[in-house]
Amino acid sequence: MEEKIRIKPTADEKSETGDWEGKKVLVIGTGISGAGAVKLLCAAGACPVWYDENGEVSAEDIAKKLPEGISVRIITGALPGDVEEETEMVVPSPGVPVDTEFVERFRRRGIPILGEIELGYLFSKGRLAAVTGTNGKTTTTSLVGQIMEEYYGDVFVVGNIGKPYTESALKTGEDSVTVAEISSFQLETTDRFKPRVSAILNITPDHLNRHHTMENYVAVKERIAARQTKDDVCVLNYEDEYTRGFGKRCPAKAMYFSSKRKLEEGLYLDGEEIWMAQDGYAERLMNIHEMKLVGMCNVENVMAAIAIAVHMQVPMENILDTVRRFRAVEHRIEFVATKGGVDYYNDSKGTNPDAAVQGIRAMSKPTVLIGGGYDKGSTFDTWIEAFDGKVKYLVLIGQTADQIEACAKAHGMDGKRILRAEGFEEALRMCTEHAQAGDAVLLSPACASWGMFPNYEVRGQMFKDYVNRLPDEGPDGSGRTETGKKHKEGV
Ligand code: UMA
Repeated sequence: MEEKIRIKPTADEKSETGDWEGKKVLVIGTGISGAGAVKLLCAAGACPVWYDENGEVSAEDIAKKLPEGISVRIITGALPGDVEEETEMVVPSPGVPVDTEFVERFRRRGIPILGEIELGYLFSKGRLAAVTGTNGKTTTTSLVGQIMEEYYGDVFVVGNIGKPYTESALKTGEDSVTVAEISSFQLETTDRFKPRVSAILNITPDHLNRHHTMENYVAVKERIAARQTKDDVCVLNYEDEYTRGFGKRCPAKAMYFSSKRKLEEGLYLDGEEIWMAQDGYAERLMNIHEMKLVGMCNVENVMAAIAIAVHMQVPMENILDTVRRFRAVEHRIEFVATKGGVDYYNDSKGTNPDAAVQGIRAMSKPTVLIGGGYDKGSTFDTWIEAFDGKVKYLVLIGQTADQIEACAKAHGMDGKRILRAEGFEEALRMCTEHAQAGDAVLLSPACASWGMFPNYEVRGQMFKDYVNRLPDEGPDGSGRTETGKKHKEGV
């Protein structure tokens, strides 16, 4: 029988923020996190003021995001001085940078600044597994979520995956399991957040406009384990120099996975077989071809998910059964359709160059690629090097188009193969015009969608809607269908 360990802070530790009744909390951001936070705070008896710095959004539209019976003060644009003065706590949404003068003013006054994730955590019960990393978070979180759902009854999958933690926190009980995808934005404002099992899948440059330096970005990712102890587990990638190094100083027990070498302790890939070594024994778990997911990054995601699930006490047989059946997540190298002999893939989740490298690597045909978008301060050399002669045309959109064009030319790409589109619809039209039967069209922009779309899901959905509206037959009448054809999924 395993010794019982305390898996969450005690009620006292969680209530250190004091009595919520009547507390004047400024919730910044009127997206889904803000809505979740406001609802939870109202349920806890607090008095949230819901605020958005964007003065162009109407208070009426914002109010519609709350269920009937919940009414709070909504302010947009400049925050009146008296409201700022009265504020006793600030809950910024993940998209709100916390190093601005506006947020600093609260900090200087000693006002607690608690992210939406921290708030959800403080009100939740049961066990928590939390996944971060630059890439693979959503696939790993979804897989762990499915493993948990199929083994435990009462499971909540939350966080950056698109479901605010605060929406489900009050529904959790002592037997609940929460699986959270946590972004670096969210980790900036966690404090007592303490998962039973955490994971950092990999760390490559991303969001550097928000975190400014790689050091800051790495440090913020490591916060996922900050409150863990040696009774907890942190799953880490042995082949990533940052996460391997973190294993040595991590406050939790480190459990590594590796796609490149045999480990004495942890999960690893040997040829096509996934193994787990523990306490001096190594056990063969599965062949990677038993999985529906393909691509080395997914082998890594699967190994991380198995490691997490093992430490959440799911029997190996159940874990592997789910892994074998698990399909790719939406917007991650998702096959959409074949139209006029052209295969269309939606990789809208390729929101940084490193993720987009996986997208283009997964293509085996000449590819018309849509790239570009919001400027996060990324560099695009590695992504363009991964084109490997496969990119027939590069269709560029958004803020980063100039930078990507210059970078592609510097890497020897013929300027005639680089097309500039005014907007997304024009980009889509250009793709259908330039792709021929036997080609692939890939949306894998290497950039966030912001500025042109609210999020990558909307961008991916627009792509899919457009593709699905295309006639099945190509201009040459070649219209092949996809029945029985096997496609790469969610690399
Ligand atoms: N706003 C301000 N001031 C600012 C910035 C934003 O008032 O300085 C306002 C905006 O006007 C807007 C609102 O804040 O009205 C938007 O808040 P938000 O950007 O935090 O968006 P949410 O809808 O609450 O979604 C957030 C995450 N968004 C971001 O991190 C940008 C979602 O992650 C997440 O799914 C959701 O919370 C639930 O947890 C999306 C994302 O793109 C998918 N994440 C990044 C990524 O994966 O790379 C980190």
